[in-house]
Amino acid sequence: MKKIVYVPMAADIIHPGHLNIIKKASELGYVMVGLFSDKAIASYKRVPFMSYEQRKEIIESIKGVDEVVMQDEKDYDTNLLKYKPDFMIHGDDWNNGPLASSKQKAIDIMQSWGGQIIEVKYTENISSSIINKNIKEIGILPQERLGSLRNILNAKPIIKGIEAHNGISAMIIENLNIKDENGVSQYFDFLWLSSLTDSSSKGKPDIEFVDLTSRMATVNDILEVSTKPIIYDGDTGSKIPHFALTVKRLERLGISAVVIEDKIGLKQNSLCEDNSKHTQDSIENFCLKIQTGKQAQLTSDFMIIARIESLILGKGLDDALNRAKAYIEAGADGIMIHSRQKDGKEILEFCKIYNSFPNRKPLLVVPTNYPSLSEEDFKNAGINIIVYANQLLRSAYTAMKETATSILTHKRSLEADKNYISALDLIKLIKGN
Ligand code: SPV
Ligand code: MG
Repeated sequence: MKKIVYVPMAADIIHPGHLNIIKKASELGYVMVGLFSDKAIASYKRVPFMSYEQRKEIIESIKGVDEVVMQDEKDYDTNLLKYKPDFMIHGDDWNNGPLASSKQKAIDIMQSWGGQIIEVKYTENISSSIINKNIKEIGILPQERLGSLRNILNAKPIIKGIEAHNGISAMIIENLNIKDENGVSQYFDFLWLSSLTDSSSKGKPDIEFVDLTSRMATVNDILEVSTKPIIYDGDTGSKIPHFALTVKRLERLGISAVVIEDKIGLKQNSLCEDNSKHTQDSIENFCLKIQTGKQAQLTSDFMIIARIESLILGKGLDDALNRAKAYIEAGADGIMIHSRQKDGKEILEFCKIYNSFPNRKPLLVVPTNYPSLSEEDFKNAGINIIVYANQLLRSAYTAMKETATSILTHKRSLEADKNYISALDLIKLIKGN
């Protein structure tokens, strides 16, 4: 009987490195590829471009592969114990980073039946990370970007995004990827097109005064420098027929989702202390708006997320939950629950009951006013989408004011120079300079 050779791989972007490993494996016996599920990949690096099924189809047709099995976790334990392979082959790229802890466990397990681990030198100058960087430089087409939010949501229990209000803020986020203490990549999954930061960066109030044409100019600047999915803050969605047109416009541009809030008349920002100017929409009218938006959609991927203002307006938990039920029944693809409270307790209360809804949809929160809750807290509460809605513009404001003050104080810029990027680095940052 042929010896079993277990070959774990993500195989999102196939390159000669993969072929090299498979060739080595086939010289040793029966090649069983342990193909990482989307969930397994997303647990330590970016969500794959291709779905599991697509990757499986490709790997199965590569010469030398005898079988493809799913590896549903980052660690190899489950499959190694199940198939008890004689060999396991891995590229030497697992010595550092997020796979290093999984490697040690694999060694211990394989040793328990005398299995052997073989490390193959990773083909230099080629890796999915390098190809990914090149793809980012080429850019992304609208349809691909549009669908990418749903793909990410399917692969991860919780995702996070941050606001971008112009090209350069989006550029910072596009390229930011750090490793946490476990070597797991940390990055923002999507961009939030905040009405507050788009209006504020233009010196305008957040009352739906900055019109759709102007908002789209910001969107276009961001689309040109990023490949991440975008969730658009659609304010109240305006009048129902207007909302239908907005949905089509957003979809054409490749926006993945719109959030509309259940307010009517003059909209004020929800974080304002004075509630007297906000009016909540009726459930019936807002449901009709959601339904009309859903009917206007051109693709099945686009998402309409219904934002509930009951807690902001002091209407209580029951009202918020009733609305969540009604909005989901009207076709909402997700719910945003908003709160101004400093401890986030009412949000967590909402989650407890919301999570028991049989037709529960992804839940989004904007924790501006309860920043002490961590992403782990939100994950435990069942929240699926976190939006850091205004932190970039707020920090830019503080930094700009400090710099201007320093220049006035010292009557020169030398003292402020240590606080910002050099002019040359700024120039180098933007392609085409
Ligand atoms: C925004 O970012 O514009 C929002 C979130 O709508 S909030 O400002 O908290 O209302
Ligand atoms: Mg807003």
